[in-house]
Amino acid sequence: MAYGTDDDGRAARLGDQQIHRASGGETHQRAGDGTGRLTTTQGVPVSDDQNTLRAGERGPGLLEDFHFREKIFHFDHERIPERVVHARGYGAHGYFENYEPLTDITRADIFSEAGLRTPVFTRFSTVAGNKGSGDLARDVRGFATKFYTREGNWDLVGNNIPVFFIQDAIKFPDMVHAAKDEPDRGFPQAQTAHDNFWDFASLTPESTHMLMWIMSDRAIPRSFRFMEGFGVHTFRLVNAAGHSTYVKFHWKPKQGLQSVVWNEAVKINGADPDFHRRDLWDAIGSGDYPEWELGLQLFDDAFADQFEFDVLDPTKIIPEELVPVRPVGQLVLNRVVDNFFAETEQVAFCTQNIVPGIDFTNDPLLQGRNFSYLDTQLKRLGSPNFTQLPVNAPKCPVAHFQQDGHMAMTNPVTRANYEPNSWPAAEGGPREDPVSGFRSYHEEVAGTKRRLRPESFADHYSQAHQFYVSQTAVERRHIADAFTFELSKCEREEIRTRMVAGLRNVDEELAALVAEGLGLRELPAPAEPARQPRHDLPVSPALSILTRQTAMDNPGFAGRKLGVLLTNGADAETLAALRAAAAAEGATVEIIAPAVGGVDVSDGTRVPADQQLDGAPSVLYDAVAIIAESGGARALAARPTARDFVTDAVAHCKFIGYTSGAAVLFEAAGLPTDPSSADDGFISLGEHPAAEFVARCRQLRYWHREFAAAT
Ligand code: HDE
Repeated sequence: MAYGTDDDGRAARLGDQQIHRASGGETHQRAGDGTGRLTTTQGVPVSDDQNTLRAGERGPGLLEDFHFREKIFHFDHERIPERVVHARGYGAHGYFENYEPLTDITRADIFSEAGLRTPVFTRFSTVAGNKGSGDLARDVRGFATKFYTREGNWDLVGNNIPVFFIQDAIKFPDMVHAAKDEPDRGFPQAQTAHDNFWDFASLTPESTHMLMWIMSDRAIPRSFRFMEGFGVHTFRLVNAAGHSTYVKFHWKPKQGLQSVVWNEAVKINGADPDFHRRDLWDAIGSGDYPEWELGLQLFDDAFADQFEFDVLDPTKIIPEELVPVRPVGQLVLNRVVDNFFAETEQVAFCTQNIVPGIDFTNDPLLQGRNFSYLDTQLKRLGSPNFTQLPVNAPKCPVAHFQQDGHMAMTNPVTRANYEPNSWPAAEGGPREDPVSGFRSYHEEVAGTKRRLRPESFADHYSQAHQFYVSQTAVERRHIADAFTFELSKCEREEIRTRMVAGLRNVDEELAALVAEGLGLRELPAPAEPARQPRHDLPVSPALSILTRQTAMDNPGFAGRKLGVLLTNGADAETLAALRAAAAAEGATVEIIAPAVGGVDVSDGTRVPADQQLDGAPSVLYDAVAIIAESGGARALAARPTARDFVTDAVAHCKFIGYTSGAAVLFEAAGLPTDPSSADDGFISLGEHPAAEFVARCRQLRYWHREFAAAT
């Protein structure tokens, strides 16, 4: 049977394809000729998009079918190379608002006026996994921001961890090769839990500090919204008089810091591999715009000279307690992309994109990055004109004599395409500006040409120890568990042993816990350190997520998600109270039911579900509540996913609100019928108002449960 409009324009028989065509019209209209008509890329109206042109109804296809050939040709070329690192990512638009003029420190335009708003595009990412990998990989997260300033684009291409694996850019390909999937087998992907990574890491003591961070909960953030960002390197701010101040850049999430636990991360990856991108999309879509404060750690040469580590060494931090982070403005992400490919995929960050008032230092990692990013963008985007793509193009005037090349869209229109030239202004084109043009900081440079790691970079363990002892007991346990998990995936025992030997220089407790977890019969001798580690660096509370959550910047339960599991006959009043309390807190409620059509609650109304139970395990929520009538709970108790819903929420230390009808489900999950009597993380909604339950959720997790289980 043939469908579509035949060549004589006779009315076609209605098939599925035609219905699809009718509903697709609107989408095409946006990009099309304004009439809603489907066209070729040449603008020729298309009569039939369902059938190729053939000689005879059952005959061969014809080469002259330009519409088919163009469509397939374009499809065949849809992909560009994914990023070699940071392939999986998600971006959004927003603005940066400056708090007050910083003209004494920098002449950078974006810091010049109070209240000045600069448009930005931010892309978050994981590092090791391919473009289609899960969001919850244990990994560093990229946090890259392009500021479209009035004096050009500034790219702050940072991570959610303030240090890096290596000290010199020449080691980057080795480090990335070791971390990514093994080349013979092409797996495991998006994880460092394999021999090659730990082989490299255990032979590279400079990576130890970074290993502490990636084995900590920092590497499994609850979402992009709840993580910090760091520029990592020491940069310079330069004022109009040419005076330089060193700076380290920080992003502080106004939503607070939050991570998930590893067992949860593994399950989220299965239940919703897009968990982080969906979270950002949903938050911005609902008007709950995520915000970060930009903070500066500012210091001078005198500080740099007396600081115990080299400020050019990217494996070191400067503790915030030593040099406080000064908040200077805020980033607000308030617009999702119109098109993922055009914006998130094609955005091209380059560390060498700096503007007057900001400058580099000689950090050897930063110097190497300045070469790498431009090179990468040419490979990925295929033309030196990638700067003309809307997401990459500056929003200030651009005038130069670069021309031509693939896809040139904004060639100069003046007669002169060189300079100096003697043509008058209109035909002569732009001129240099020796006064306000970018000038590199006048740094004295001298030295012998050598390949040499400076002696001042030799301490690889002291700050790793400082990081470890700055964590709470729960976090220290998570670090030991993460090392144990990852090293247990290594087939070669000598790699495990070598790593434990390195950890003995970090902390004996940690080394012993990992050795025990790995079942090592005896502790190896400590690795020979290049410099004897110090264990007297003061505890830095700012390094611990949990200390920050409770003491410094507890954000409450705002921006979090409460999953409410309902059964038929569930108490309508309890549900209404819970919704009201969550809304008052700024949290979202998602209704989960045995069927997506919803349930009939006690007042006879139908409550539609947002999620069907099998697709909404409790790992997707920050806290859960079960409002059940006992008959409904009995039916739930027979379903493995309902029992997992409860046991996972318990294992992941979530706060759990419940009505008495849930007793039979608890029993089936191996819990007491009235769990709140033994566990303060359970809150009976019959005995306590919903608002009290939501107030308890402000602590985010009931860690006591995990601690009690471990001891
Ligand atoms: Fe990158 N990095 N990097 N990196 N990096 C890339 O550029 C590189 C490093 C970071 O969302 C690549 O466009 C070298 C540190 C982010 O598009 C590539 C070295 C930090 C992103 C590259 C480093 C980063 C990248 C791959 C060692 C934190 C994603 C695709 C000298 C401060 C940006 C691309 C986005 C991406 C090279 C080390 C952050 C290959 C050579 C340290 C957030 O050019």
